[in-house]
Amino acid sequence: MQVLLLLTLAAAFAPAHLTSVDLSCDCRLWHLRDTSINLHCVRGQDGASRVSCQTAEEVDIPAGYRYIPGFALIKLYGTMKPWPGAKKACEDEGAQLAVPRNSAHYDGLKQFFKARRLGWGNIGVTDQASEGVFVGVDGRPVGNIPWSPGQPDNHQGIEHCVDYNSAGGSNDVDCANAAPYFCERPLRAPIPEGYVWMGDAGRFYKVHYERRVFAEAARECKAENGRLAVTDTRRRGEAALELFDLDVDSFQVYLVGFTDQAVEGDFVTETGRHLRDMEFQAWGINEPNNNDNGRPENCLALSKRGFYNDVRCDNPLPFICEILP
Ligand SMILES: [Ca+2]
Ligand SMILES: [Ca+2]
Ligand SMILES: [Ca+2]
Ligand SMILES: [Ca+2]
Repeated sequence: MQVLLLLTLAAAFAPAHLTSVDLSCDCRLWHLRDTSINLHCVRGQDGASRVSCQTAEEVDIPAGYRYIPGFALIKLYGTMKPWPGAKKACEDEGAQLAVPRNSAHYDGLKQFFKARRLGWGNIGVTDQASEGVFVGVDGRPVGNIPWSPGQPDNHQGIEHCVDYNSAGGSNDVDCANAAPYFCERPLRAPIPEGYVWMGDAGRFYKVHYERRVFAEAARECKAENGRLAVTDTRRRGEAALELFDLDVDSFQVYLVGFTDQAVEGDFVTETGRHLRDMEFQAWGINEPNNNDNGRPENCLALSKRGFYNDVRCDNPLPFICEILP
């Protein structure tokens, strides 16, 4: 990505013990405007100021979250933190310390231990407010805690936080003990059948192989709490390609969520985002040509080969829906 960086030092004389100083700085994108920028201005130990820019897309969640059907998006962090620090770390990324509420949820958490080679992790359950009354981080009571034998024992009177281990048991522990922890990203709505979580892309996707004209395809996605896929970044384009059935003709194209019905040649999403500003723009040879035997092509389709083609909006095609987490 081409980024033009403008940096202004607003306050050069910050106290020496601070690693963070008041700088004002500004990043501008040269070419790709459909992104917002997170800026980090810091002063290093050597006194030099540094700026880092990160793109922030619409809704983004950190890599590593996995979907536990019927529960949520979950991630097990191995960087150990005391329970309050873990709680804050989850909240800082729009999640919460995970609060499993039934045996299926606990089974879902259990899957993580092997993959991460970790033996336990803290969950968002505590009896800090009232000894022996275990509630979730949201304050709601939780039942079904799979206590290990002899637990909870409130050992030495200081165990008010709860963990969960690879043997499938929970223990009340000292909240000050550093431990791995589970973050839970709640879903806004249930995820319908057939949707696949693509962690790299941060989206749920479903390929509909039944053919629909553009307007009808958009309606069907909406009926599933989704929308036609907006393949705005390379990793989202890549994720869509990974989903296509390998047995289907590789020249098959799939409708995605852009049209140039309003302004010829300017493909926009339903929320007014412009394709020309996006990272992923891969037109097929001689496309867009806006010409199907003399009839205009105002809708966008993505081929399994990773190229866009403008197509007629009244041409029934398979389509890709996405759901934002
Ligand atoms: Ca306790
Ligand atoms: Ca205990
Ligand atoms: Ca057109
Ligand atoms: Ca075309």
